[in-house]
This record gives sequence, C-alpha cells and structure tokens, in this order.
Amino acid sequence: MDYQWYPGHMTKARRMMEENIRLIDLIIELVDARAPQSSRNPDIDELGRGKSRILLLNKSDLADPALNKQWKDYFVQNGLHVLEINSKSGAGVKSIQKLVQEACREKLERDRKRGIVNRPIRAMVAGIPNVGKSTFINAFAGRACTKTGNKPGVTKGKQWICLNKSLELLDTPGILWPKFEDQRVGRNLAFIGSINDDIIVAEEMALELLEELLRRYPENLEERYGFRAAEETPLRILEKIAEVRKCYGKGESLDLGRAAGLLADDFRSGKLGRITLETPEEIARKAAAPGSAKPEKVARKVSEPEREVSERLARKTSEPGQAAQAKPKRADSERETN
Ligand SMILES: Nc1nc2c(ncn2[C@@H]2O[C@H](COP(=O)(O)OP(=O)(O)O)[C@@H](O)[C@H]2O)c(=O)[nH]1
Ligand SMILES: [Mg+2]
Repeated sequence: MDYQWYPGHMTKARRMMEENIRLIDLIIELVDARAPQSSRNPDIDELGRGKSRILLLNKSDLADPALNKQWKDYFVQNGLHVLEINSKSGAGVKSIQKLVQEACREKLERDRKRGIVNRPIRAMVAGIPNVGKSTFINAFAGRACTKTGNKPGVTKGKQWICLNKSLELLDTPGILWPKFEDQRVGRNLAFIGSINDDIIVAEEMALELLEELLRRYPENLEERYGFRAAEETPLRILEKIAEVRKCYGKGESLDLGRAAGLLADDFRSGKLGRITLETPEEIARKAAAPGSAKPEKVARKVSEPEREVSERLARKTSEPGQAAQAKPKRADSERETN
C-alpha cells in the first residue's frame, strides 16, 4: 500500500516548528519505541541545531525490552540524551529532570559565565502524531502551574508550564510530520497507528503486518491465537484468525476485514506481546548498502496472497457508489489537538 501524508499539513507543521523552536533551549523529542526510526523525523536534527536534545523512547511498555536497550544505545551514540519511558503509567518520567540538567549542562555553563543566573531552561516537546506527546506532557507536568503568555516578559500567545524554578515547558507540542523515506516507514507508521485507519485498507495492512510478525515474532502470533503460524502464509494466518475469532460475513464466508481489525487492535494494545518492528542493526546495514546515500524508493515485492487481496480490493473499490480507498491521499492530522 502507498502511504502518504498530506503536504498541506506538513507545511503548516514545519512553520509552527520553526516559530516555536526559536523560543526554546531544549527539545524533548518523542518517538514510538516500537518503531523508533520510522516514527522519527530526521529533519529535527537540522531544525534543532544548537539546541540541547533529549530523545524519549515512549510506549516502551509495548516494545521489545531487549530492543529498547539497543535503540537507547544507538541514539546515545548519535549524541542524544535518551530515556525509555511509559507516559501512560508515568514509568521513567521522573528521571527526566536529571537528564534535562545533563542535556543542558553546556548552556547552563555558558549562562553562568555570562553572569546569567536563575534563567529557567525552556523546553518543547516534539514528535510526529500519536507518539504520545499530550500524554507525556500531562505525565511530566501534571498539576504544575501554567504561566499565560500575555504578560510582559512572556512570549505573546504562548503558554508556558513551569515545572520547577529551573524548567519551563511550552504547553503545545511541536508537531513533526512523518517522513516517508521508503514504504517500510509508511507501513510501520500504519501498524503503530500513526496514520489514520480510515485511509488504510485494513486487510492489506493486516497482511503486511503478519508478514513482519512472521519474520520477527512468530511465537507471539502462536501464543495469542493458539495455532501454528510459522509455516503459514500471511493470508492463511488472517483466515485462521477469522476462524478462531469467529469472524463470519454473509453465509459461511470469512470476514477478513474484521479479523484484520482484531489483529491491528491486538498489536497496538500490546496483546500480541512486546514487539519492535525495526532494529538499529537493520538501519546500519541499510546505511552501509551500496546506493544508500539517497533515501531509496523501495519497490516492494508483492507476495501472492497480497496480490490476491489487492486485486479483490481493487474490484471491490471500483464498484459503483463505493469510494476508492486503496490510494490514500492524506492522513488527517486535523484531529491533532496537542
Ligand atoms: N501503552 C502506552 N500508550 C501510550 C503511551 N503514551 C501514549 N500512549 C497512548 O497513545 C495514544 C496517543 O497519545 P497522544 O498523547 O494523544 O499522542 P500525540 O498525538 O503525540 O499527542 C493515546 O491512546 C495514549 O493513551 C505509553 O507510553 N504507553
Ligand atoms: Mg496530542
């Protein structure tokens, strides 16, 4: 499937980021630990040049613990200050204060040399849609006080949350846009729920997810659904899920759309276990591959079952009165409410 992000949103998001980034010392960047590379926008490196940087592997509770460690090391090696957190439960969130001091050490040092004392660090949370920015701000800031933006000395129109006397957080996060460097990234973002489901063909996505899970975590599939998965094709597994979960359509036919929905929910809610869809090793391998200097457009091999479903869907969506949805044009981020 071809996943896209509407360029209009991208322009707006970028403008907002550029505007807000001027006001701050520290970027607290959130990624989804289940796909830390895909859920990141590498433009942040350029946008945030000269700023202190923290990267949080959020939703670490849903990701593979061993890979959380690997990703943490990977980002640390790339010069970031990194923590695994779970914004929903608050796990790991307390340790951020210490990390902030570390990340901003140079800035604080500079201030001190210039005789500036007690100037709070100003921070902004940033990330692509759905990585948990709002949840994180709530967990981190809690009931901290909010300084409204229309007093003298406070930037107009902006609200700052004072976390303590040395740290202020911009109350609206910076929305980054997903960067579809290749189809793999688009697929991962669809799996973790960063692209709205209404633009995605559920069955097609389910088959792609099953292909990944079969390769990486076949035992998790077996554990969850109670049948042997390892030697099966993605389509056969989807059918079996429909059977064991009693997803029937008209007559005796299997409702694969419903089974696909169940699978997506199971994956996203962690019922399939803690899963990470990419590894630092794969990123390194890809970077070392010849011709990898430019982001490649991967022409993905389409497996037989996928072709079958695609064709079936193409037939279905070209029926009169039915909106064609196989080619999503936009991921609607309008719903994004910080
Ligand atoms: N399991 C888990 N879910 C989370 C975590 N952080 C956020 N979520 C969920 O992810 C979804 C998106 O979070 P939200 O804060 O709205 O993301 P935003 O679009 O970046 O602001 C919500 O359903 C949250 O409850 C986390 O650390 N663990
Ligand atoms: Mg939000």
